[in-house]
Amino acid sequence: MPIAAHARTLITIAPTGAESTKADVPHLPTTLDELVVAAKACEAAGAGLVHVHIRDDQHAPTLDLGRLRATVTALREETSLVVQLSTGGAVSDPYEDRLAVLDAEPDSCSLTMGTVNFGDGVFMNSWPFIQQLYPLTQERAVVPEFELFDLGHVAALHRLLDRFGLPYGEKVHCDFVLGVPGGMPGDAATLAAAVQALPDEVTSWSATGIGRTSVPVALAALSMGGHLRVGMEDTLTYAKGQPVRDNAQLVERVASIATLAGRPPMAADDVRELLAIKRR
Ligand code: KMH
Ligand code: ZN
Repeated sequence: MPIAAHARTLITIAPTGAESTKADVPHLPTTLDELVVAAKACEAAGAGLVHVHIRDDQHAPTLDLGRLRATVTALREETSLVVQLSTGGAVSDPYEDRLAVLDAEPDSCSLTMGTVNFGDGVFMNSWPFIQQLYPLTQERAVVPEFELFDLGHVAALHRLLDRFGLPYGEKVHCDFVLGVPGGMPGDAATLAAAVQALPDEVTSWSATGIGRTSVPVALAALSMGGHLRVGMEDTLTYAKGQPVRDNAQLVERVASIATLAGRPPMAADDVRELLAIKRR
């Protein structure tokens, strides 16, 4: 079903992720200071929302609640970005720790709509887990971003909204993640099919393409009125043989493509309105 194109483009930055190691990617923002520096640079380049995974002192992925709280506070103090915590974490994180992420009181959280093969691992999102996490987001007034890695996840979103109603704020925002080995491929035909299958309740959607599918997916999303996500969580190579300089470089690239497409980047305050983020 068609969704009205917004006049501006929400650019989400996913700066860190849980998969790359600091040893392999030394410029990955893994400390709180590095994350804040990256977030500020990305905001200046046009990002409006930051999708956050954090690391411990050894740079390993963690869902430590104290660190999550400190991260939310620091990002709120230093930027205007909408702060979205990942409830996906790393493939090894248990469900109970992923549910506890909401205790850090973010503006938004990711909520993946089904299990998916994820490279050599499995990213577990059982229906019982989704049925626990979603009502918790409603109770805590945290706006979920429904992550869709596969067409079956779109079907699960229909089922969830039918059963539990609208999220806090009554806006329904989805993010398609294409190109994960095991999920939907990162091409325009797949994205078009997935967009067509969205529930009528959806008010906005973005898309990200993993690895080399980043730019093709961004172009396809823009042409369909969608928003964009980029970042070193998803893409570490800027062009063939050229590593990504930093997260801001990825934001700058899609900000200029979006501007060329007539839909320049959306400021964080407008993102708050688009997603009906609670003022905290
Ligand atoms: N790290 C992946 C296993 C999310 O943030 O919600 C899950 C992920 C999705 O990145
Ligand atoms: Zn993530």
